[in-house]
Amino acid sequence: MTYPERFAVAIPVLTLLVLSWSIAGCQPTANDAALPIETAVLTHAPEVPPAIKRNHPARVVVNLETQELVQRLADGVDYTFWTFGGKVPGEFIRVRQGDVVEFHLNNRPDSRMPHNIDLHAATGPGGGATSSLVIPGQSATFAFKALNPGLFVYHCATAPVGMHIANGMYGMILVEPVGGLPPVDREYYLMQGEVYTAGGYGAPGLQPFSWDKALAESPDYVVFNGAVGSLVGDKALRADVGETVRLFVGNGGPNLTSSFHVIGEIFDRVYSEAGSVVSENIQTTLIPAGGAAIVEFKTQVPGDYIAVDHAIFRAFNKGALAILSVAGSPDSSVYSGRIDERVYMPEGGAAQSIPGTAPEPARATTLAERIEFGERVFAANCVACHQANGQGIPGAFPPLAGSDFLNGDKGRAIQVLLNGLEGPITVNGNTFDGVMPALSLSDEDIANVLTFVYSQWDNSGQTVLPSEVEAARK
Ligand code: HEC
Ligand SMILES: [Cu+2]
Repeated sequence: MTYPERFAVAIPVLTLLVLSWSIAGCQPTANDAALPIETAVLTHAPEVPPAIKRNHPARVVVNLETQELVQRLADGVDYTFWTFGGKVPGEFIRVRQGDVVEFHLNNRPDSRMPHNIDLHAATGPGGGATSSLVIPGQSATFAFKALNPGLFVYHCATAPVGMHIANGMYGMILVEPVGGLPPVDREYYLMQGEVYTAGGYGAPGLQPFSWDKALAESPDYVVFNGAVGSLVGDKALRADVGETVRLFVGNGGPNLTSSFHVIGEIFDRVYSEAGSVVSENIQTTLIPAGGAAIVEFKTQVPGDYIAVDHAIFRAFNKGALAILSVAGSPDSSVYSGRIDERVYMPEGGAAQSIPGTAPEPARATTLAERIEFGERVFAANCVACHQANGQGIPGAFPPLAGSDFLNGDKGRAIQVLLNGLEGPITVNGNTFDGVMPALSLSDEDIANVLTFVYSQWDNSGQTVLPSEVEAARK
């Protein structure tokens, strides 16, 4: 074909393409293969992916990895977080209304737990949760069309849901309206969440999750971006005087509603509940658990502005405090006098480790103590799979309550705790073929948790001593 001939073919083909596009009214379906494909840029908080410049929909490929890892919760305090993308909150996703999101959820092989994802931006059963359950080392793909614009929370919805969220499995996806959000100078990503630890605020060391405190909705920590002090000092958010700042603020919960406020600023605009209604001149905005808000304000005078949950004990005593540091020249017509940071830096604003209070690992001396300590080990390590009353989940996790497998052979139970267990087993006549991970517990913890489990739910009441676990380990 000569050049003009090729042209003659290309033009009608193009016209057809454009025609079919406009006939479809730019309304691609979740399995529309004709859309241009792009890979989503994901960012860790407080960064936000760049604004979308496209004026047409695309098929946006999102690759998100679930990862469980120990991270700093406060100075001297660590916690085993379950994450979307290796940090809390999960990576920020940015798409455009009308995009088809092709979602790949990948659970790392070194995970212990199955996970899934419920995106509040997705319309469909479970917001994707029913299509995305992945065991360690598995990947699942599903697609949804971003029908409604807004800022949406996503979270893990694997049982027990509250525990997966409390452990850090939440993040946000922004669906920009057609035409985009008005341009601003700075955009940041902030997300509040509670952490329920066995020890109180500041108790040092690796802290296990407290099922009881989560049930009572009484957290030891309320934090922005996964840790006390995650956005202070040299990690403070920055802006210059005269700039417009947009904060994408989410609340992972799992339980508390946030009264979001920036000390020394008035929100010029708030997209309340991150929807399409814009309110102006707001001091404090409510952000429900599993909800979000977009707040915007222009900075006028330099200084440190402190973002808090204005349920104020949470800010100054539990960690819900972040700093926006604004640089530039003072303007005495707006504010006379210098802002003294110390006025706003209360005790407990950044967690202090309490020196010399590290508890000795508990050693049970009586049967009652062994059962009491074992209950804590159970709440921190076993509840997620075997459930609060040891009833298990049919087809997935065998029961410990009244289990013939457990009660029939103490030595075998000790081996399960030491080495994990996989391959088909029969418990009370039902077959299970899952994987129980080796949990690297101490001899004391294994003795305690098994003694606790044997003491509960019509089990045999046997005792397990650390010396028996030690012998079995050899
Ligand atoms: C990540 C999920 C998970 C966690 C956490 C977990 N288990 Fe398991 N457990 C399983 C699975 C799955 C099986 C069945 C394995 C198989 O099919 O071979 C199992 C089997 C068992 C069994 C033998 C079967 C039965 O029902 O009697 C015992 C006993 C047991 N687990 C105790 C515990 C204790 C105690 C803890 C906490 C210290 C714990 N497990 C933590 C998943 C888990
Ligand atoms: Cu999860």
